[in-house]
Amino acid sequence: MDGAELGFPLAVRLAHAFNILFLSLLIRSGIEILGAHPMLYWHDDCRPGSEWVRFTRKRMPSGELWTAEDEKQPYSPLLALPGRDNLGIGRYWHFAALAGWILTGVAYLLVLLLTPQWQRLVPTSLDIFPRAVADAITYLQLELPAEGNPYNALQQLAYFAVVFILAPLQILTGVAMSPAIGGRFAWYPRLFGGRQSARSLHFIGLFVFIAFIVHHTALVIAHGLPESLAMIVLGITRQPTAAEAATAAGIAVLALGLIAALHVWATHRSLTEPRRMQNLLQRVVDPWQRATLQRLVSRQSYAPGAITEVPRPNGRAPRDAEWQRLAAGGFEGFRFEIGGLVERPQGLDLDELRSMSPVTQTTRHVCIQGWNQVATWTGVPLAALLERAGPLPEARFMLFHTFDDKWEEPGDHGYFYETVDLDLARHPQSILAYAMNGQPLPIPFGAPLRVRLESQLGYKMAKWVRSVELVADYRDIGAGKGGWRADVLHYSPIAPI
Ligand SMILES: Nc1nc2c(c(=O)[nH]1)N[C@H]1C(S)=C(S)[C@@H](COP(=O)(O)O)O[C@H]1N2
Ligand SMILES: [Mo]
Repeated sequence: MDGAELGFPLAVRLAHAFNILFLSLLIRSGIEILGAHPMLYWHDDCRPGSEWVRFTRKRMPSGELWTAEDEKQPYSPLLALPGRDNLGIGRYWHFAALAGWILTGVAYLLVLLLTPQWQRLVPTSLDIFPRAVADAITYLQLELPAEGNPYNALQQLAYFAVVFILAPLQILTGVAMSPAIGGRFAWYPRLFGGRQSARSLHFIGLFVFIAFIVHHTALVIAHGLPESLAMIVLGITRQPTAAEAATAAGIAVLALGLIAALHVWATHRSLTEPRRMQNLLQRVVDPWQRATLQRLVSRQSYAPGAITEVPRPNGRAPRDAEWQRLAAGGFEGFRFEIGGLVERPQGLDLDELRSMSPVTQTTRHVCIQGWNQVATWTGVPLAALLERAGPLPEARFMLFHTFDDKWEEPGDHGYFYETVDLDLARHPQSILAYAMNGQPLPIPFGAPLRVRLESQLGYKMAKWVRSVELVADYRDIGAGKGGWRADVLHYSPIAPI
């Protein structure tokens, strides 16, 4: 090869170490997220039974009512971060590690592109392909190809593909799962064949990463562990002395030990003190989501043909006595109240709500677990309700109280509630819906009233709504995290991805 010896400069070695750290966190938290809906689909209606692969033995009972929550598969903490069905904390780890991984990747690419180091990954002549084939044949004969500068042709192609194809694809397919992106740019997930195809590709990418790591580690060992460690730890490309090999091995064991210790700490702390972990990770993750995705305004309009035939409900209908009585009477006499920090408190029955200018929207519902579905919703814009009641200047959130006593949940965490900040409430597709697919809201989907926020994950959209209260802050409500699922399951108060 022409030019100077590329070797293994410090920046490349450091990037490699940080990559091991963040990628391992991403993979384990990614497995946690998969367990929240351990089925993958190639099409967007997620019809139960139509998945192409499942990572659970669970089967839903036919005939009985089940909800998407029942489909979750807890994985072992040895595999998943943190394991045991902790989607909220798993997602926080995933997004926190993502930030570190992207910073590492950007730093690595800068070093590559601003120095001759780009030549280590980017092939400069087409003869890379025949050379790679020759290398592959050599490997298949269980021999080692000649060293390259610094990689042989097959290594170079593999690393190029990981850095310039696999890693970007993971980011692009990950973004395609965001309801805020899909709501604002409906064309974007379609680039991948739809949101579920993007999700399938994302998890295939995860398994390709695992396969690459296993294979890469095996080949590093085959190439001679002491020499390989001397290169990637100390940057020594000649035959290392015994002392150098020992130093390299020592540093490698120390670094891998630190990473393993961090995994153990992260897993253990997440399982035993999830609230503290939530508070910690939230500081890393929420601000940049708030500054970017959370600002996107949904403009969805799916064709009627896209409506999902068998929609999944999440959460079981309330056992609250008042709701049961109202439901038995077709919600006759129900009044939806708007109170709290408003100038004109309101009490509106369903006919009064129906007489306000309605909005109808055919949109995609995205559950945090991973599935999605399309339905048509009709209701009153939250903005119109706000205008009617007149928020006081200090009002910052709409706090939706529901009839949902969460009887199905172990432990007493009080009634389901959600807060929606006034910016999001004023988006045109933020509505209080009383109809689904042209019919009065069915019981499993939130009768008599439910919230729709089309740039957010499903858990923000309270069903079985009783009333709304305008508040200045949510820190003194429930456990203070902004909603029932944020309080109990450690989800985020904002849900744009
Ligand atoms: N009151 C109440 N509202 C709720 C829930 C709940 O458990 N209780 N689940 C949320 C979650 S996690 C989702 S995904 C959606 C499900 O909406 P769907 O039943 O229309 O599919 O409702 C949201 N609203
Ligand atoms: Mo959900």
